[in-house]
Formats: sequence, C-alpha cells, structure tokens
Amino acid sequence: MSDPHELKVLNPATEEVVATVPAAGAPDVDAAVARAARVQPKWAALPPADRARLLRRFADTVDGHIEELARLEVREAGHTIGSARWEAGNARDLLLYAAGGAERLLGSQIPVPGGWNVTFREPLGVIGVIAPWNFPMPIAAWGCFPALAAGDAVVLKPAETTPLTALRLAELALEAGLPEHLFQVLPGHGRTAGRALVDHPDIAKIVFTGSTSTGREVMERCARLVKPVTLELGGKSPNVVFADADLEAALDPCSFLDNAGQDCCARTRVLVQEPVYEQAREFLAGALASVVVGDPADEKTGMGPLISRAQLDRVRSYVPGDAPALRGAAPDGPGFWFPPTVLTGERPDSRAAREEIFGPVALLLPFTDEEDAVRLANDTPYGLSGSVWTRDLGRALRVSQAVRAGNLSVNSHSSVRYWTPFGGFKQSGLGRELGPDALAAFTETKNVFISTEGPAQ
Ligand code: TXE
Repeated sequence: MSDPHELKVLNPATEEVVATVPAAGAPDVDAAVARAARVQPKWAALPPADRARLLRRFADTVDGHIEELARLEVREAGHTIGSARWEAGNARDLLLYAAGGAERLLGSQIPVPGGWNVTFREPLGVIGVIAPWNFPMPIAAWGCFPALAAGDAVVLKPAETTPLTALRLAELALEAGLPEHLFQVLPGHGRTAGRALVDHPDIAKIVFTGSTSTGREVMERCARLVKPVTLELGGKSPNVVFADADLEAALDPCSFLDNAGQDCCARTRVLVQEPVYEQAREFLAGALASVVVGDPADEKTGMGPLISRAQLDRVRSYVPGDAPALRGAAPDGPGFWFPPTVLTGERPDSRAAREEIFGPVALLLPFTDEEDAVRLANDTPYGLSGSVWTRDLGRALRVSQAVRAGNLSVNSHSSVRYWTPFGGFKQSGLGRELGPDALAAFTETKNVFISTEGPAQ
C-alpha cells in the first residue's frame, strides 16, 4: 500500500526511486492559498515594468539551469535528453515572452456619448494550475507564467509522478527575486490536493491539463462556484496524407512517437490516400524498425519509456499480441517499455481508433478522396491537433478549414509554439493558452465610464 502522505518519484527507465516528496493535503492547500492571497495585491500593484524585469530575471535564472532541469526531467519523466533540453528552454522562452506582455496589457477607449469610456484588464487573484505528467515543465509554465505576468499569484499542483522540475522552478523563482509565496508548488494527489484547489473559494480560476474525464469533473466542480476554467484535454489527432505529399516527411514517426506517444497532439490516426497506402505501410515498417528505444539520457536515443506501470498496462490493453501491426523493438527488463507500433487492421470505429491511447501506438487507415479524408479526420469526439500533407495549396486550405481542431499544420507536424494560441475544439478542451492573448485569460475586464458633463447640480 502506498503512503497517501508522500509521493514516490520513480525513474520510469529503471523503476528506481529518484525521490520521495511529501504529498500536500487540503490544509496545506488552504495555507498556500492564504499566503498567495496576501502577496498577490502587492505584486499586482508593482509597476508593470518592474514585474517584467523580475520575470526576465527569472528567465535568466532558468537559462542558467537548463541542463540541470533537463536532467531532472529525464530522471522523473523518462524524456529523451534532447527533448528535455527543449522543454526547459521552452519554460525560459515563455517567461521572456510573458514578461513583455506585462508591459502591454492594454485596455481600450470606447467612444460613447456624455463622457469617456475606458476598459482595464485587472488580475483575477490567485490561480490554481493542475498539471499532468506528460510534459511537466512546459505545461506547468504555460499555465503559470502568463498568470504571473498578468499580476496574479499561482499555486501549482504537479502530477503525482512528476513533481521535481516544478519544485525546482519554484526555487529558481525565489533565487531570481520573485516575492515569496507568489509562485508556490504543492505536490499532491489529484483527489485530495487537486480537488481542494478546485473547490477553494479563494482560487479565482483553474487551469487544468489532463484527461477528458477528470477535466469534466473539474469543470463541474468549478461550475458550483461559477469559477472560470481553462481545460486542455485529450486528443486523437489525424495526420492526413494525400497521394501527392512528400511521403517521408509526412510519415515521420516522431509525429506519434515523440515522448513515447504521451502527447495530446500526437498524430495517432495516420490517414493515407489509397494509391500510396502500400508505400506508406512499407515506409513506416522500415521507420519503426530504425527507432532507437532505450536509455533516455543517451543522446542517440529516439524514444524512452512510458511514465508508469499503470500507463504501460493501459497501452497494452489496446494492442493484443495478435493484432495486425508494424512493430519496432523495446528493451526488456526493468522500466516501462513499449515498442513503437502502428496498427494496420483497425476499423475507424474500433476502441483503438477512437480512444486516446497515450503511448507509442498509431493506426493506419486508407481514404479515397478529400471528402472521405475530412469525414475520417472529424470522426472523433476530440479536436486538438492535426496535420495535412499535400502539394495542392487550395486543397490544404480547404481541408484545414474543414477539420474541427484547434491546432492544424500544413506540410508540418508542429503544434505548440508559445507565440500562437493553443487549445482544443470539442472534448479536447475549453479556452486557449499561449499566444498574444495568453495574459488576457488571467484577467477580468473592468469598464469605467467617466462623465464629462460634471456632477449633477
Ligand atoms: O490523468 P488525470 P492521468 C490522458 C491520457 C492518459 C489519461 C490518464 O489519455 O492516459 O489522461 O492520465 C490531477 N481533481 N492525459 O490519470 O487524472 C492529477 O493529480 C483535481 C492527457 O494521469 O487527468 C494530475 O495532476 N485534479 C493529458 C492531473 O489531474 C485531479 C495529460 C492529470 O491527471 C483530479 C495527461 C481531481 N479529481 C493525461 N484527479 C493531456 N491533455 O496532455 C486527478 N487530478
């Protein structure tokens, strides 16, 4: 039986204990929120240029610790070292981007009769951020840093399996000179610390990233307090490959194997136009066989382990041993390993074709023409991401408009860039993170009318 008062952080590549961290309970959440609520008004009252300067200093401090943060991410999350460095760099870059936003949090002046009308963007107060384990550093950063820049305080609850980089980021914030208690990290269980944060009356907004089922519960609980919520949930994204596409680029297995497929934007439904279906199958068979799966700290490794035994069991349940599939290799022995896999015999309505597997498993499906491609691409309750590959620009634009998803790329597999808005249609979520409007999501708009006609006599 695991101790509910502590979290054992395992290295998913070896199953060795990396650290044991105390798990926060509801009283710890109450105390953290009270501390945050005391410091937030002083932070909001600072001149925006001073807030920006402190956040830039925080970015510099993160920059000085990129390698340390990346190594920590490798140990607690099993990410390949190259990806982990990118993730730490993403946290730094977002801090710099958000810092600029603090100085440009503009309201508007609206023409009205009888006076002047101006709007202000005021910080919400204390924000609760609940982060998942798949990209612990960047996803925590996307929720927390724009909120800080907007003048809010933040209490972050990282996932049970991956609290270490978040705790380190909070230490670096203090080192950089951010006020104590402005950015607090409370590792804990979802059902205790997570729920306490969601239910807390002094938490002004929840930013949640995780499964659609937990997201639904979070939204229901927020509704009781009429609390705003941003939800980044699951995905089952299509990769639509037309016969005229650059097949090798379109079928790059990184599009569904990055982070061992534990990526809400993974292009796990590979839709290929019939004339090139066999060619695509052959290419993918070779590509999977050449993926190096192993020690994530080794620079040559292409794919690491899954996060946990529970995730491994979940992924296995979608891939029976006799399922028609292309398969790569994975290490034996300790660690949560699963080979890169492409299922080739699935129907579009099968469980594996409809549910988010969150492992290195994609499926290959043929389509006939543009209409069929769009129908298949949209045949999912999710709508987070997707790619369209064709040399026909008109078709690329038509398909991008027809696919119901928040983040599409044409002749590219990119999804998340901190300059552009990120979020899902349908059951992939609610609201947007990142991009030029990221700070606005952490503010209320206040409208003030100033009469120019003087006080009534
Ligand atoms: O997610 P949970 P899990 C999907 C993916 C994965 C599945 C299950 O398909 O296989 O979800 O993962 C906290 N109140 N994604 O079980 O439960 C929890 O402590 C408040 C997609 O890990 O959603 C953690 O911090 N908080 C996804 C966070 O919620 C609660 C990323 C996510 O956990 C809570 C992760 C509660 N009642 C999983 N219960 C993506 N969108 O990228 C749990 N939590």
